[in-house]
Amino acid sequence: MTKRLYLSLGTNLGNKRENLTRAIEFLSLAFGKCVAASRFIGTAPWGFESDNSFLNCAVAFDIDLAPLELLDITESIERKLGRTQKSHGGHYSDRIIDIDILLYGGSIIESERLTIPHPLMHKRDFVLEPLAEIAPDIEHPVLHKSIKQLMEENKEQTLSK
Ligand code: PH2
Ligand code: MG
Ligand code: MG
Repeated sequence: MTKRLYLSLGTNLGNKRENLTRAIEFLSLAFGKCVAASRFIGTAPWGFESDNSFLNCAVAFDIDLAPLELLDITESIERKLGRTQKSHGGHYSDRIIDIDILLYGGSIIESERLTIPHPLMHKRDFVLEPLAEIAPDIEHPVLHKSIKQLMEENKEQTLSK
């Protein structure tokens, strides 16, 4: 059954515009036509310190693959674009490209390699802002709130900290 896949793309090294563009090209070769793409949005590093600011975007594809097949494909595209190391236990580092699976239809998946919805998506402005451009009204299958609502709540939380 076809489901809509939402991905978050991020880069803070090299030619960031080109990195995102090439990632979308590779994703389209694997998954078919990109059905929605946000603007590329400049963001400050979240959760770690770096001199290199990010460029982030969100994209959507309609596909019919098993979740772990998706992950194999997104990880192989990361490697093709020159990603060498993955973050471990929240220790983030600068990267050429990061492709994160946010939502896959209404799927809820918790396995060793993959959690869907992405466990931190509702806390990250750099994910919610671009995602709200292409899918403001879809409902988070665990939190049962719209992306727009999650974005507003997360902004308020950040302000009150
Ligand atoms: N990705 C992270 C950690 N921090 N910050 C921004 N602004 N953009 C990202 O894509 C990003 C981040 C972990 O993958
Ligand atoms: Mg990430
Ligand atoms: Mg990642």
